[in-house]
Amino acid sequence: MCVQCRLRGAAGCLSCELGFYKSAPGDQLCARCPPHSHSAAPAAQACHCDLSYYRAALDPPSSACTRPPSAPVNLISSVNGTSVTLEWAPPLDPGGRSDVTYNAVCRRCPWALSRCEACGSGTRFVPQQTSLVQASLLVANLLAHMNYSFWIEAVNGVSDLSPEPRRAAVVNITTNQAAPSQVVVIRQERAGQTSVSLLWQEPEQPNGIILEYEIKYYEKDKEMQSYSTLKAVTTRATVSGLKPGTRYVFQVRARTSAGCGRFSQAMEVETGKPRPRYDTRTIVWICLTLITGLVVLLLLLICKKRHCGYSKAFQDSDEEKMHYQNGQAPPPVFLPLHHPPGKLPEPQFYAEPHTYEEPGRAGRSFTREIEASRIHIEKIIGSGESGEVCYGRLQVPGQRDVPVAIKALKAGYTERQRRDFLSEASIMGQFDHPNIIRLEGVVTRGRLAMIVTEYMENGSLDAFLRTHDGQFTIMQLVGMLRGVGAGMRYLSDLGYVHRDLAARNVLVDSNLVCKVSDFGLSRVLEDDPDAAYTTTGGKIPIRWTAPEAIAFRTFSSASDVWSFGVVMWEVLAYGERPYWNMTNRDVISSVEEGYRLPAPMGCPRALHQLMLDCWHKDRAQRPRFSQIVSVLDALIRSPESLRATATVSRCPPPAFARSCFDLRGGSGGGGGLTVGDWLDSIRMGRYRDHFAAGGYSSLGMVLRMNAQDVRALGITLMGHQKKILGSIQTMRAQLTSTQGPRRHL
Ligand code: ACK
Repeated sequence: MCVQCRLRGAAGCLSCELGFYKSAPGDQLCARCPPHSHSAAPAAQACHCDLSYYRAALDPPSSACTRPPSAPVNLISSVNGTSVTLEWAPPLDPGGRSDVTYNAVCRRCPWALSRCEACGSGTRFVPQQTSLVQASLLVANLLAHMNYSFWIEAVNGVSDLSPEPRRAAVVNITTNQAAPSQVVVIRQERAGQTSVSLLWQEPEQPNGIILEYEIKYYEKDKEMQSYSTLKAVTTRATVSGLKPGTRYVFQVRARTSAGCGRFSQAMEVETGKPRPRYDTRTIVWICLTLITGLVVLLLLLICKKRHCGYSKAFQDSDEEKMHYQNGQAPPPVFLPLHHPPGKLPEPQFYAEPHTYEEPGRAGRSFTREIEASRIHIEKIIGSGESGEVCYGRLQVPGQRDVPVAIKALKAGYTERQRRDFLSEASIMGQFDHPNIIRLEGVVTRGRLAMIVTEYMENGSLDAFLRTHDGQFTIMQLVGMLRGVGAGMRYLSDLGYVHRDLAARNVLVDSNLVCKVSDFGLSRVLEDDPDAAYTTTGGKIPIRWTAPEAIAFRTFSSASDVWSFGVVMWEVLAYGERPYWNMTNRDVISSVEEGYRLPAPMGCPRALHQLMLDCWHKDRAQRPRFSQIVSVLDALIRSPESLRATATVSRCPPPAFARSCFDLRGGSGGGGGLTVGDWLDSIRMGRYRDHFAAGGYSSLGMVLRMNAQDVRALGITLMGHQKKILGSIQTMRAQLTSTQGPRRHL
């Protein structure tokens, strides 16, 4: 039989024409060549792929020829310390195939080298580096303060057949500062009856200069009851004062100015058993030997005119070593953190004492230098541009440890940054008021730059209120504001202008006492994420700043009063963002035109009036802090004055009403606003498809979503999840405000 027959009959066999093929004998007709293929001659058994098109090994001859995909699109990165999350959208041209997967190529580009190099085996890719099916990836274990370049290639079943380079989307990032990685190798060097010597390796990723190591140890199974810590500046230490014949657990971690790394795996060591008891004959023999030895020694010493005591010869060898280590150069290898005062000489931890330059004359006399060894950092509680904030304990001789917050300047600072950073301490050190954060001291020796303050259990006021939305009585809220007002009255009496008073810069302790914080030269300029550059130069937290200070940089106690009014609004609105999602430009122009923030839900009229007074256009007409405190005191004394609530409106001025969702209209909620409009308004439009795929077709449905629902849509970036959930919450609040006032307990 003629396999290429188009027709069989009297004329015999007619071969398939050009553009047709027949792959196997049979009665079927010749088939047209599939897309992107052709037959080079009549009677073709298969069609060849056009130039730049291919057929994968398992593709049947009847399938279209395909080509490699184009590059993925919309690659976005989100850096978190030394990890980065990458997300992208599929290529616009999948090459005619549905088997597109992605590979990640990681290259790091050290500042010192003019070229990039492969990232190395330590880098972790989650879920994997190649053959990714989903369009996102987490890359972890990167080096801190390093430039990286990530290439995301799209490949399909024919990519390997093409000689063309693969198409990739590229993103360049710089990692941030991070705590050191875990100490992984820890060894026992020696174990005596009462001491254990340890040796370990520097963590693989120090991510900065290692300031010290912390050795935590405890009797096995007794960690909960008590544990002790030692500090070491090298990678070995001897732990003394242990019980003989006891099993101990040891863990080591490194600390840099970025904070502490994770503790190493636990290592168990048993101290030596007590010496066995000797029989009488042995004891007599030992005594005789000792007496003979002593007599000889005495004679020798008398001959040498006795210039040192010999009792040390009977001391525990470890104790002697410890004494030596703490008394001689080079600097001590380790230091017990909780040793009783007076037992050991006060250690000089860092060899080069360094005095920092003060920004004014006042400086040094208002700050107290704290030995780094007296601070025991336990965890990182926050971070800013200039470094991390840690929770720790400060050892005070003869007293119980004091919980403290430690602000550490990040590694790689310039001399100016260090001076500005420490200026906060020299300013704070001059204040002494129950509503101003108290300075415990500074650590400035060597390369260290830390500010140690009292610890405020409930953190910053804005975050605290957001997590306790609606949970306080009006009286409690007014009490908090009274504290902030009293702190500000004290500062203004001293002639100090804060310039960045905002709920985020007020800290709350366990008794709900609010204290003003964040002083110093660098804070407004660098650290405040809400500060924006203005045309008059410098960075200003627009939403909190009086118009004259924005326009002419005329900061004064009266401009602090304006900011206090905004803090009042933040407190009554439980941490809501002032002016919602209006842009800074819109805030400036609407305030200029006379718009003022409306009363938050359930806000007493008297409090909103006080806010409006603080926002008087003419700064001379604004109340002084002393008057503000008096008004708040009067309100606290007569609670009935707080009963009348102001008229509620949660909307920005009409010109910017786009950001105020009218949720009353329409059965689905949202009054005609689509899910897409809403996502666009919060700059999350990239997730339109996610919401559509999840079946969320109206804002009414979106309003019922919770965190789990948002994650289920495949939105992996934490920041984006938060943004979306925050906006949903705001919309719900707007809806509630149109239905009735917030209930204060
Ligand atoms: O809201 P938070 O927990 O409170 O997160 C921020 C973070 O550090 C960065 O500023 C917290 N923080 C700052 N100073 C202190 C302090 N003295 N006591 C407790 N937390 C503090 C703040």
